[in-house]
Amino acid sequence: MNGEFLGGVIDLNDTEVTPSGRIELGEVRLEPGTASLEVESVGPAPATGRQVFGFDAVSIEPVMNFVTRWQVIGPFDNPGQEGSELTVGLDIPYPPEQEIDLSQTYEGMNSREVGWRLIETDESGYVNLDALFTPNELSCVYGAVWIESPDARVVDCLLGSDDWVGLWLNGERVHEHVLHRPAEPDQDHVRLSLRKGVNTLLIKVGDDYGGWGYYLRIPDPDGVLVIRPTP
Ligand SMILES: [Ca+2]
Ligand SMILES: [Ca+2]
Repeated sequence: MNGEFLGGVIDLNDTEVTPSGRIELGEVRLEPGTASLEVESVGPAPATGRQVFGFDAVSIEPVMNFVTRWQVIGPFDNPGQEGSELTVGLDIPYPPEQEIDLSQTYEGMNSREVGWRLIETDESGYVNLDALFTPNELSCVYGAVWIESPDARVVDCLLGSDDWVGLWLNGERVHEHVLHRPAEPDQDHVRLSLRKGVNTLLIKVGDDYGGWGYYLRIPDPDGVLVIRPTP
């Protein structure tokens, strides 16, 4: 692509034209504008003395590099309020908003002790809080990851949540969206001003009822960031 060999060879010696192979190009960075894709056919096939080929389709799928490993802690109370369908847990500052100490435990819902734990999502990238925590109604949790950046830079952060969400970068609240919704990838777009070195990203997600969870990704097309579930 664009003059660079991406690999992918289909070695054929058929006497008929048949659907016969698939070439995976792997991860390709597309810049704005036109990209060219060239295919070379080497032949002819000895059995027939001719060569014919064609494309059935070219499929391009976005690389969705979700953050899949998280430290999570909860659940904490996310009470309702009179006269509103929305819950108010985002405005209750539980201890992870003052300190992130993975060795600490705190009082969670129903006076139960809660501590940080490492979780990993399936390949969808969805952090399924409803399956990870009980109680899982009128509840909220925190998730934390650490982002190491080679320099100070502004990056995109795309997230989806069920239901409301708050986001802190290095202790400063950089995003909030209080609503009731099912989670889809990329519902909210936040710009994060990273500093050089290690940055702490804290997400807080509250459920009223039903499904509960979130997606979060930081595209990082140059692959310069290290995102990990430990400080
Ligand atoms: Ca729930
Ligand atoms: Ca929900």
